[in-house]
Amino acid sequence: MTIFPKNFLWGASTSSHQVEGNNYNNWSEWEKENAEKLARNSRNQYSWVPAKDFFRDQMESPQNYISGIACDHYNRYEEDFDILKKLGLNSYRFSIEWSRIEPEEGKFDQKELEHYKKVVAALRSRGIEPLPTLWHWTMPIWLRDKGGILAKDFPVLFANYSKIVVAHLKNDATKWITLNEPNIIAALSYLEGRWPPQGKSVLLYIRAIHKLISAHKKSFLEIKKIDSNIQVGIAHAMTYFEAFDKNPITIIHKILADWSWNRYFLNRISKYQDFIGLNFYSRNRIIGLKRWRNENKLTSDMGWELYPKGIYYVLKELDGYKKPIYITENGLADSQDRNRAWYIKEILKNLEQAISEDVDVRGYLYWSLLDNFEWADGYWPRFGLVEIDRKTLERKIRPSAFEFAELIKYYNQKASSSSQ
Ligand code: IFM
Repeated sequence: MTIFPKNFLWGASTSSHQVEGNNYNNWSEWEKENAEKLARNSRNQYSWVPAKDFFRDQMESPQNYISGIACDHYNRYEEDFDILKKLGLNSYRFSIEWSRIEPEEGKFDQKELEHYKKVVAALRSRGIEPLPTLWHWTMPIWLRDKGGILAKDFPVLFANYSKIVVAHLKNDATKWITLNEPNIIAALSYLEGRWPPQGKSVLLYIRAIHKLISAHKKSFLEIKKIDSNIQVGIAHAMTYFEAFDKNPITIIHKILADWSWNRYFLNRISKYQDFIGLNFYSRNRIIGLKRWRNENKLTSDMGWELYPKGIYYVLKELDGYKKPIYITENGLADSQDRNRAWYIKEILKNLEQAISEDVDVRGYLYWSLLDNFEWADGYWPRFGLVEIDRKTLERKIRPSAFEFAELIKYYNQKASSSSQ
């Protein structure tokens, strides 16, 4: 009988800019400059999204695109951690906001370092394991002005920031994620032109990827100097690319997509990681030179196909790295909470199957704990296990979150009865 391993991490994830509120960084500034434009372009931007009519008002409102107070998680984290505990979750992934810690180059704010120490202590006091991420995409304004990821000394600056943060929290957190989804931030910011600084060039994308590889390696080495027992990895976005015919062009396309998107970054840092964080959301179909996301089958509110089997295939691909794997993100935007419970259940079945075939999966963290600020899409996509009332910020646990809690109980009972 397959079971989730003992000490399996059951959790939920967030990131600083998406939930904390009142950040001052490259994104908060970009949002203010671009909210009107994003609202104006929304009809075009979301023309292919199945639920577009339902969300029309929000999509067309500039306010949707401004993070502002977000979920005020910066002040309400205790309340949010009580929810984690109530749901029986034993881990929480969150990110440290670089712009709070180093508001001026080389000047580190002790008060903010202390804030995150309190956050981690609040988790520990509830028996919840913290999984901090050092960089989930936002940066201080001074760094943006130096060129952001492409700044000459970005890797050194990131390693130095990592050193300060990890040294401060080293007794409280034993697993650290350096970068969140380097491939996504590089692609959307430097290739597709959707995110700040809206670059559109293959060369810039490749440069950004290599800067991020170097930043991760340097950060890894600094962390190991502090304590070689600390476990370090990245949270890596992977897609299941499926070849839909046997045409050689389709096959070559799939091989190149797997290599460039799913494996390139991991290959380059393979000697600099203790575990792999997997962020999985969807499948990408390939026919010839074309790629697309869905056939309008079952999708999330954002139009991403819900294809739980994909996580199994991606895990089998990751197995080759022979490292422990944590699912650091998986979830869906589902404002009516219609498909969330089903999706989580199916995903867990696929994790079970992978584990039964000896893939070393050690945790599953749903994205997201709260309805968060979804970057250039703003607030209309609702990923949360917990619904946030945008006017009052009141928290309401969604029915699917209780179903997730029941599944965790079920799997934990299964694990303890088989170990007796
Ligand atoms: O909200 C994002 C998160 O910041 C990174 N991974 C994907 C999520 C959903 O789009």
